[in-house]
Amino acid sequence: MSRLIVVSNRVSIPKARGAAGSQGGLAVALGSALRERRGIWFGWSGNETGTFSGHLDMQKNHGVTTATIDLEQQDVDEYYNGYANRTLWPLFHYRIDLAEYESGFGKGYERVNQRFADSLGPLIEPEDMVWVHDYHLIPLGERLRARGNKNRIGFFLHIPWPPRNLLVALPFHERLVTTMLAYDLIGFQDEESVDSFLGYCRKELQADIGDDGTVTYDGRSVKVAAFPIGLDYEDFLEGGQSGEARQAEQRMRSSSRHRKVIIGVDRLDYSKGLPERFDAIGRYFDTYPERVKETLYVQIAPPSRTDVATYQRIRNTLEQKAGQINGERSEVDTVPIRYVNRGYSRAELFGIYRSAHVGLVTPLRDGMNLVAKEYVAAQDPEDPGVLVLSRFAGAAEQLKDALLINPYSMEETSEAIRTAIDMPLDERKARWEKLNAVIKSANVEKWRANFVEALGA
Ligand code: GDG
Repeated sequence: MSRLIVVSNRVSIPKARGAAGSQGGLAVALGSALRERRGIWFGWSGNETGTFSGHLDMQKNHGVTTATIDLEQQDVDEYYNGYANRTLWPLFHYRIDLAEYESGFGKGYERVNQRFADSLGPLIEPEDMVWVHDYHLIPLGERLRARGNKNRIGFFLHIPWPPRNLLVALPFHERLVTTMLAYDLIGFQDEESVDSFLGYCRKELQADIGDDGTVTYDGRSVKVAAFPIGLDYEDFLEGGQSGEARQAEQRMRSSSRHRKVIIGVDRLDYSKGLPERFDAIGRYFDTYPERVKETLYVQIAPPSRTDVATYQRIRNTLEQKAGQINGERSEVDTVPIRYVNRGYSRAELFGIYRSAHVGLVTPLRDGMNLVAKEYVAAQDPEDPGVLVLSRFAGAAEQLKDALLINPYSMEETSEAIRTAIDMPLDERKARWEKLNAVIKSANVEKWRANFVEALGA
């Protein structure tokens, strides 16, 4: 079996499997693939240094070898906080209004991809397969090819690929896409992204598109397909059996005192539709004032990318909205919204999800959205809650038995909340069973195996 080399912006140092709970599903799935294939996980250490040294820090933890490099401060500013998080992230989430185009960002992005290629190149052996992850590293495959690399190299994008008429707002869009065609396999989360990508290649590059999604351009062929990412289902359920999970569930139940709990869990990010969600909750309370005292909306939103100004702004907006809704509707003994800016362990999240009658997942755009899948997986099969899901999350292509909504419509979201809270047990069970079957079978192991198999083919 050929070795697998995984490359991503950050590397998650593998922990023992029993110690899961502190580790995300992606790290668990990639870790198990790397153990099976004696692979290497390569990326940025997260450290900033004065000048770039190119020093490789190799470590072996629980059977997985990791190799990391430090970056210099200018790299982090231009590549990570700049091009990745202020140019590509907003643009790929359809927010051209927030995307910033600075030539320094683009240069930093190319420089860091070159540095990744130069540090990684010597580690790759002729039979290895290389799997590159996400928008930080789109040009990496082409940079490796320029060094003479002939291995099978695949790329997976965790976020959406935007439609052609949005992508063309990016200076040098053609260069970005043509470098991407240096991979052997390109994977997206959903069919919509595949269609957008193929549409771009057809119309802007006049590339040939085969019936099976193979793009032929400039003498090379690249296979393009959807590989919807899944949950580390068994591991997540196992964590849900722990005392920590049960205590979290108990705490939620006793503190909500028979109120219907609506749960949201999101990184604090403008793509997650949080201000719109708060407005929809306000609308629900305005439309059904008699329900205010019977309802509790809990929003967990750990801050992320705090170095970027748009992320600081959204935090202020949400504090103001939560304060206003609570100020207008609280009683001395009840508060309708609990807005929490901290993270919880995965086991605690399981318990919190399980205590909630409604899972409210309303991104304006999302590659997949694993919270939607976690909410379903954590439910009690005998008394499951209802998932309200944005039609603009990649997960909506798979989770058709959720209540699908347009998150831009406060009215639609508010009515879906009402439908979810009033839904009879039979219907809740019927919907949950179908959703859970999809989530259980299309898990993260399957995702990983499908991608690696397609890359090897
Ligand atoms: C990107 C794409 C795609 C959240 N709060 C806590 C916590 N979380 C965990 C959730 C979930 C994960 O973070 C978030 O995953 P999402 O999929 O919802 O979103 P992104 O972070 O934006 O991820 C996305 C994903 O990549 C994978 O391809 O689905 O579309 O944007 O697992 O549970 N985890 C812990 N404490 C928290 O407080 N431990």
